[in-house]
Amino acid sequence: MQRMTTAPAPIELSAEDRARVDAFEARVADDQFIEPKDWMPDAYRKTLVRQISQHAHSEYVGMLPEGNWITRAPTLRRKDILLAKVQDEAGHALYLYCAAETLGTSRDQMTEALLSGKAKYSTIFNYPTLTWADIGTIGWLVDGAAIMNQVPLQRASFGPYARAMVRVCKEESFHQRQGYESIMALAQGTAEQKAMAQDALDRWWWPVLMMFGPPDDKSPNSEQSMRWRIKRESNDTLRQKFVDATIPQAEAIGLHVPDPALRWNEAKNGYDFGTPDWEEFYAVVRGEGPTATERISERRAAWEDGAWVRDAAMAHAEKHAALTNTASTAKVA
Ligand code: FAQ
Repeated sequence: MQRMTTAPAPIELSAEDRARVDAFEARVADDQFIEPKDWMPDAYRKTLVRQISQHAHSEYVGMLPEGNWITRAPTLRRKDILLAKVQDEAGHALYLYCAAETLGTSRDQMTEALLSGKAKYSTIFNYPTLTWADIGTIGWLVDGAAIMNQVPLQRASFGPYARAMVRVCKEESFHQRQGYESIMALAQGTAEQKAMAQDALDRWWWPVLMMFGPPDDKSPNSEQSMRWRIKRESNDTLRQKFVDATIPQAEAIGLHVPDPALRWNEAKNGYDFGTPDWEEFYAVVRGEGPTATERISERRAAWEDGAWVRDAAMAHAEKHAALTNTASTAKVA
C-alpha cells in the first residue's frame, strides 16, 4: 500500500497568543523598544540571551589580551590609558550581563555556559598579543570593528541592550582613537617600530574581518534577527563598511593591508577585498583558537578566586536584610 506524505501541520496559535504575537510584531515594526516586562516570543528571548550573553563574554574575555600588557606598557601615559581601557571593557561586560539578566537568566548560568564552552565569545580574543604594537592594533582595528557592529545595535529592538550600547559605543570610540594614535606613533617611529606596527597589522587583519561573523548566505541567525530588528545590518554589509573606513586610515600612516585582492571599485563606491579563511574561523569558533585554552582557564581561575567576595557580599546582604526585618517587626509591635 502506498503511504500518503503530508507536510507537517503549522503550529496552531490560540486566538490570545495570535493577538500577542501580532501586537509584539507591530511594536517592533513601529521601532518601539521591547522592555523586559513586555510579552515577547520565547524564540526572541532566547536569541537575545544568546547574543547579549555572548557579547558580554566577549568583553569579559577581551580584557585578557590587553591586560597582559599593562605591566609592560612603554610609558606611564600608555600604562594609564591601557589600564582605563581594560577597566572599560569590564564595565561593558557588566552592562551587558545586567541587560541579559533582565531576560530571566542569571549571571551564574551565563558564567557556567562560558566556562563549559557552551556559550561562544568573539573569535578575535583567541589570538595572542605578541608585541606592544598588537595593543595599538587592537584599539585601532578590534575596537574599530566592534564600533562598526555596535552603532546599529543602539537601535536594537530590546531596550536594555540598545541603551547599554549607547554608552559602550562612546567608550569604544575613545578606545579606537587611542589605538590609532598609538599605532601612528609606531608607524612614524624608527624602522624597527614601523616594522613592528606592520607585523601586527599583518597578523590581525584577517581575524578582525572574521569578527563580523560568517558571510550572509552562511549566517543562520541573521534573517530572523534582522526581522526582529535585533540586528539592523548584515554581517557582510558591516564588514564592507569597516574595510572602506579602515583602508584610508592605514594609508595615512604608511601601513599596508595584507590583501592582494584589495582594490577600489568605483562602480560600488567601495573596496573589493579578499575572502577570509572561513575554515580558520570555524575552527576558532569550535574552541580551537591559538589561545582558547589559556583564555578559559584564566576566566575560570578568576571566577573561582572571586568566590569568597561573592560569598561575603551575599552574607552581608542577608545580615543587612535580617536586621532591617527585625527593626520593622519591632516598630509594628
Ligand atoms: N566569534 O548566524 P550568525 C569587542 C557565531 S565586542 C564567535 O551570523 P549572529 C569589544 C554565532 O554566535 C566583540 N562566534 O550569528 C572589545 C553563531 O553561533 P550560535 C563581540 C561567532 O549572532 C574590543 C554562528 O557563528 N561583539 O570586540 C562570530 O546573527 C577590544 C553563526 O553566525 C558582539 O558580540 C565571532 N566573531 O551574528 C573588547 C556584538 N561570528 O550563537 C575588548 C554583538 C559569528 O548560533 C577589547 N553580536 N559567530 O551558536 C553580534 O552582532 C552578532 O552576534 C554577530 C554574529 C555579528 C557576532
